[in-house]
Amino acid sequence: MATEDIVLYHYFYSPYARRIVWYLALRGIPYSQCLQPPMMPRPDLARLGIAYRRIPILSIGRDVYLDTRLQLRKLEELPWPAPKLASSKGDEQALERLLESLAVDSGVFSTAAALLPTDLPLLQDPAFQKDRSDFTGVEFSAEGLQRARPELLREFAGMFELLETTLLADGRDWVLKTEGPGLADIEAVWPVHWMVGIPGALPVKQFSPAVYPKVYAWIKRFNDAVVAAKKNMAEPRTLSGEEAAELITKSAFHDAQGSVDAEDFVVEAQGLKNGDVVTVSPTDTGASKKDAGRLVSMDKNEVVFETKAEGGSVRVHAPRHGFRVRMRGTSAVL
Ligand SMILES: N[C@@H](CCC(=O)N[C@@H](CS)C(=O)NCC(=O)O)C(=O)O
Repeated sequence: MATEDIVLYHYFYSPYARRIVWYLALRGIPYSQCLQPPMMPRPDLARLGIAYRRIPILSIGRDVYLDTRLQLRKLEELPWPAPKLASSKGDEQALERLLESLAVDSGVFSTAAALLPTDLPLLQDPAFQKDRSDFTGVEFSAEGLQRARPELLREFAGMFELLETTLLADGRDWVLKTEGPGLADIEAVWPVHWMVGIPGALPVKQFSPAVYPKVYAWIKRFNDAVVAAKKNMAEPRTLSGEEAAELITKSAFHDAQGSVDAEDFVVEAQGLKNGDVVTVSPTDTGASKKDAGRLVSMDKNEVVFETKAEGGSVRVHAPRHGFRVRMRGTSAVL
């Protein structure tokens, strides 16, 4: 597979994007990047006919994948020479999934986001505040965040404690006692790595390496492993929005076309079939940005729809977990 086949749309300080950047580095998978502004609008994604606003977005060939949970699964399927990062054992896979769910679904990320120091220049920008109010559906308020801070710190300390006293308690290097960092490490490390790297986010006294020595040593080990892995591969090529869209729309599809599962609950309830125009949107954050496209396939793992992009069309994949699919009409014009 050539370097050009994978494009990551992201911005550097996105902790979600790091999950993918780290994964690609640890497996030595070459990719290109298309750097995005930290807030809307994102015309580079509009070129692909995509309204989804969350970062990162990953394309492999002419397939575009939304949400890091689906992106990691797709990357894990790549038969790239470096070993895969997920475990092949059921109980360990369960732990990987539970760690993913802990960070993404159970509020660890949103707690961390609310702990960002409100004097960060970006957080002081009224345009950014308005953008994030639209993203979360909750009015941004620096005073509100300050008031909630003690409870939020208590919540976030729970993540440190869990890691220190259970997963890392026996002094292992990596969560699943692997030779190097695995998927379970990525799933567990990213929220704490993010917060530890932002001065002022966490009070030094209660969150010091003296209080959580194993967690801090593991974060450092993980960071060193990623830095070493990055040295072994070429820097990603940075593409403009035009270049990225051209590359993607001129590529072949990466995934074989699937079908619409007639017994799926949503398919049955809405009478969906291949070719219908559907809207697809996340159910948690960024829900106000709905995509529309022609339904290609839908099964228990993903919904795939085709959007009109500049210079062609692309197939967009969203995971079923955390996404809503609705019929927009059989004859609707895109
Ligand atoms: N569940 C999504 C969440 C992604 C997410 O919330 N990303 C943040 C950036 S770290 C975001 O999109 N923030 C709003 C924005 O950048 O527009 C995923 O796993 O990809």
